[in-house]
Amino acid sequence: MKKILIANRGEIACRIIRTAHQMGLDVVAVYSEIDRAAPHVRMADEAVCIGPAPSSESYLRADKIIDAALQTGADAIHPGYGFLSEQASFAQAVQQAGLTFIGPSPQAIELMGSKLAAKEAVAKYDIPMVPGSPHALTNPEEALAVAEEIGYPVLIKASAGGGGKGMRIVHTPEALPQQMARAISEAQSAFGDGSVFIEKFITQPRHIEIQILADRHGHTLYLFERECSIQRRHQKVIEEAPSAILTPQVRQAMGQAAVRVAQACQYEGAGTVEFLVDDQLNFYFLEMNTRLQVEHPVTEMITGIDLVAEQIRIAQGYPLRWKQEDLHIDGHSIELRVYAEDPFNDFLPATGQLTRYERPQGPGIRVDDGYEQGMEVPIYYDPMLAKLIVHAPTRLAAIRHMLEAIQHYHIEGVPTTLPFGRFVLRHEAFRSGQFDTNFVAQHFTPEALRQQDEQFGKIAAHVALHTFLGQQNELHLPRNTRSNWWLKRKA
Ligand code: MV4
Repeated sequence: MKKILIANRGEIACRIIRTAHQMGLDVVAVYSEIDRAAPHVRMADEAVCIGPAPSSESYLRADKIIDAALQTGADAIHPGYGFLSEQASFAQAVQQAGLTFIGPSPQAIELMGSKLAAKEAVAKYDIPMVPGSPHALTNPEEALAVAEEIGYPVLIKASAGGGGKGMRIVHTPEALPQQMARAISEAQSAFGDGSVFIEKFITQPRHIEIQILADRHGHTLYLFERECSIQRRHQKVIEEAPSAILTPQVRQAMGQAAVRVAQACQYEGAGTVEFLVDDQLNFYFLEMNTRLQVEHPVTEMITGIDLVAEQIRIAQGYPLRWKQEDLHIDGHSIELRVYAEDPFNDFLPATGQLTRYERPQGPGIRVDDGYEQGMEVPIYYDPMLAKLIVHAPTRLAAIRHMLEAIQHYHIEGVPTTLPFGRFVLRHEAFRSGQFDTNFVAQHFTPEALRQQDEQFGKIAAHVALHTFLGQQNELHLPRNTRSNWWLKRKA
């Protein structure tokens, strides 16, 4: 493998290019017409235009991307996240073109793409799962019977969904038949697959996921957990590693369960196994994401392992370089996703020019982005501008470090979620570690954000005054001994 094509754009394309270059690989970028001057294009050694701005005409065009790889003599394709990264048919087409897909097999992608098939496949491997229907439900009678057995509230999920898409909470048997009919028709039109199933609804769960790496030689490692409970409408906002609540015992049990999930589908590459965790620290397998995740940097920070480098090495056929006992958690890392959205206006996505864009920098601060000052934020793609990542010895130090970094991140021209991130990091529920997936819905309003800003402004003023007065006493500023040179000069 000498040359790889990155089938993506933005921060993740830049992040992958950086590692590929460090490994001595040449890089081909692909870009849409609107991205011709984008950072990922300039960072690459070669770049191929694959179509107009809409992703359906560019970054989602498997045929054009594979053509670009063949034209430029690339040996492999890295899909990044989003776009084509979890389409089994793309992985398959890449292989059929004689190229290496940097990721798992089409079969593993396909299997995990179906939540029901995934649950069925891992059932034999002693993986804890939320009580529910083991197969697709079509008639309301069966659904009522299952719900009766597991108890309300229940959650209807689309098998082809994932990431919270197509979920419905049902509190009573009366509501179940109609909700089910809606869920089926919604799933049919959204995914082309009307299969739905039922699970007991865990009301205040935490969303904790395990990073795994698996090589082609049958070895699988877990790289500990990421806590992803701070999300807004299924869009993650803050992720951290490790989780504030896991004990070493539960961490190991979850890690080993995640490894068994990976083994159940003969997984290869980097992957993430999602769990729900309740307040008793019971954990339940939800789904497996067969791609590099947005939040992978927090795992890199606490393990010191470059996940993209490992993806590439695995695709090159190398065995993993570590045994499980070699891996340890070093300190604490937090990631804040910075979106071009207005937290004061229902997170309305914004476009426009970045008239000022200055990153924070220093030890323990990492910014993964694909923007520069002066660039336009286009309407066509994800509104995420950047990921601000910090690493410090402890969780509290990491929170402080993040607040400091936010203070030194200057973005003008579009509103961003930086103030929202600061709100969360200052909030007692977050700082104490006592939160669940309902944090944002429970605690955030624009009014609460304004109030917190005002309160912290007052505290800052008090602290400044106190410090000033204290220092005045300590320093014993000489009051009557000052030089009177100017009087002398006058005289
Ligand atoms: C659940 C759940 C509670 N009970 N399943 C959301 C993402 C997808 N991977 C599965 N998700 C959930 N599945 C059961 N049985 C809670 C979530 C969930 C969630 C649900 C509603 C609102 C916000 C949420 C945030 C994270 C997880």
